[in-house]
Amino acid sequence: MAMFDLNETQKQLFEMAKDFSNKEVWPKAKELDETAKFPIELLKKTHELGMLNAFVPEEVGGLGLGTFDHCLISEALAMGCAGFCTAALANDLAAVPVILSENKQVWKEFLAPMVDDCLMASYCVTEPGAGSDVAGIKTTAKKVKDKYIINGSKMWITNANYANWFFVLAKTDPAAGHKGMTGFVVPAKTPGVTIGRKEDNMGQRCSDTRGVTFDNVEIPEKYLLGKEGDGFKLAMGAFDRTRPAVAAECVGLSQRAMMCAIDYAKQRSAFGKLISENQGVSFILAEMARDIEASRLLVWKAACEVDEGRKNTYFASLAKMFAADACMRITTDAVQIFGGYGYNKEYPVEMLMRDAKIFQIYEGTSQIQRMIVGRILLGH
Ligand code: CS8
Ligand code: FAD
Repeated sequence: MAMFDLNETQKQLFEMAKDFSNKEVWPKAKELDETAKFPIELLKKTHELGMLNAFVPEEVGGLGLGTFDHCLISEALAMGCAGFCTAALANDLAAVPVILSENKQVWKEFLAPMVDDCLMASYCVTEPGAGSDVAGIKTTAKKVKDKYIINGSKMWITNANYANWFFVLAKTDPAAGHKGMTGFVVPAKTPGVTIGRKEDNMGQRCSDTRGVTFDNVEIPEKYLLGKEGDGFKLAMGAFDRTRPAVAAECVGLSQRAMMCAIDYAKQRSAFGKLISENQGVSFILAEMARDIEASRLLVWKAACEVDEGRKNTYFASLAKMFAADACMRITTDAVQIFGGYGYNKEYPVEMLMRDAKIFQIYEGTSQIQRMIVGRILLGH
């Protein structure tokens, strides 16, 4: 794969995704923000186009798409609506630990059906008392004969109300720190699973975020991923693949904000000329373009590294950190270019700014990405 360009297949994939996003998603973004309604119809169309659940391995009938191709889809979908894109990406996040675990029985039972049907899934790691500090979670899984009994509460779980199954991280040996953590697949309909109310979030409002409680939830041993103690590494290994995709989502949203800002600057006049004719305004646009291009290159680098089998934790965190912070700056500057109109719901840029904020928080906050990179640089 050429480093600075896409091959023909990738170009086609990117163009198809952008076309869908521009024609079918962007026109609905405002309504999805206002109603906060889960974008199930759009997800179904994405699935029909082969762009949802495309991670499912070829071995069980899926497309087995790599991280790079996923990032292309993410960038394009986020140009339409970031909340919708997050709903789509949350499926990948749930599936990656399952794929990494190589539990083929679970692949057949839970991943294969996602190829033919628009089924959703969730990644349940964060808890009310522990987000950044994953090792601090309290949920437990206790082995009783050939079953595990799961107890605990998860918080901020994307897609929770629509998921057919959950990836759940729990402690099988609470005294053993990271090494006592284990990953499971839990079917959503299992007795003892309770889904909380939809959280009323600042942005990406159509994305579904809820608490999930596990009260003596009994699951068969065969739903354990890998072996006891593998959970922390499976949960972290997923981020190596999904942080580049979230960074790509930031690029797509930033691109949309820049397009809105350029259009507006070319039609709004002040002091007898278009505002775009002021160097001060063109500098803001130039810095947006700089940060979008640089973010995209980091995304591509992080994705290529993992697709080529190299450990990419460093680049995944750099991409997520840079692209999320850039997206927040770019969307804030887009509001600035719109002046008072930017602060109003009549125009889309205030929504883009609200949608951007979560990128600095979920999938590891911007501080946590700096911590990961800092530790690697310093050899800790
Ligand atoms: O706790 C880690 C961390 O990453 N925290 C951030 C949590 C986070 O990102 N949460 C996101 C939840 S999901 C979400 O938000 C979804 S948003 C909606 C969907 C969006 C669409 C996609 C940490 C802070 C980096 C690490 O914490 P520590 O407790 O200090 O652990 P370490 O000492 O660094 O590591 C312990 C062992 O784990 C191994 N490790 C660490 N990272 C990795 C990766 N791959 C494999 N293994 C890893 N990346 C590490 O090597 C240690 O192993 P040992 O063998 O014990 O030495
Ligand atoms: P905390 O960990 O309490 O952090 C609070 C603040 O302290 C942050 O600014 C943080 O950067 C800072 N901080 C913490 N530790 C350090 C440190 N060592 N150094 C410097 N600063 C530090 N989780 C899932 O498991 N699955 C999901 O699908 C999911 N989807 C989400 C969707 C939304 C809309 C939201 C809001 C969250 C979602 N999350 C999900 C949870 C998300 O990953 C966490 O909110 C995030 O990791 C931060 O954890 P926290 O909220 O507990 O903040």
